[in-house]
Amino acid sequence: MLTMDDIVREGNPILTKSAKEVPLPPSEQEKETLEQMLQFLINSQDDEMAKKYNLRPGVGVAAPQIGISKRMIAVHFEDQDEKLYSYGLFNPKIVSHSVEKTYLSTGEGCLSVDREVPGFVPRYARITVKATDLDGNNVKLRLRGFAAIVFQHEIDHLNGIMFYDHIDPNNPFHEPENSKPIE
Ligand code: K2U
Ligand code: NI
Repeated sequence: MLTMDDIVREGNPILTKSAKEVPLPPSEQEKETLEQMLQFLINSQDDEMAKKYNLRPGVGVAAPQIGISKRMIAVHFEDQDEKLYSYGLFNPKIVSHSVEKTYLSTGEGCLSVDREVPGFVPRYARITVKATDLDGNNVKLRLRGFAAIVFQHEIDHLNGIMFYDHIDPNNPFHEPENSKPIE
C-alpha cells in the first residue's frame, strides 16, 4: 500500500515538469498504480488507517507525487452537496472553463509541501474535464465548487504547477478579480 514515504516532496524536479500522456489502453501496471493511488486517499480519510500508517488526509493525488511522471490522478471526496467523487483517471484534460474564478478562503495545502503557504489560490469556478477512467470509459465531468478546485489542483500537478504558483506574491490575500470564495 502507498504511505507518506512514497510521496515526493517539493524540491524534487518531478513536481515541476510536465507528465507524459498514458498510451491507451493502459498497462496492467499503470492500472494497478492508479488503483493504489485511489486506495491511498481512501485510507488517508479512514481515522484508524491514517493513525496506524501516519497518513495525511488527502482528497486528491497525482502520479508525479509518487514519483511517476505520467498523466494519472485519483480523487476521493464529497463535495458541498455531499456528492461523492471517487475516480482514478488517465489523461484528464480541462476542455472548457468559466471566466469567473473561485478560491478556498482557507487557502490550499499539498501532500508534497510540508509547510504552510498562506494565501488565496485563484481557480476557475466551473470546469469541464474529459478523461479515461479505470474501467476504460471516457468520462466527461462538469465540475463546480470544491470539486472544481480539487481537479484543478491535481491537473496542475501533471503540468508541474504547485498551488503556491497561483498566489499573488505582493498580496497573498488579495481577492482575485471576478471571483467568489468557497468558505
Ligand atoms: O495534491 C495534493 O497534494 C492533495 C491535496 C489536494 C488539495 C489541496 C487543496 C485543495 C484541494 C485539494 C490534499 O488533499 S491537501 C489536504 C486536504 C484535505 C481535505 C481538503 C482539502 C485539502
Ligand atoms: Ni498537491
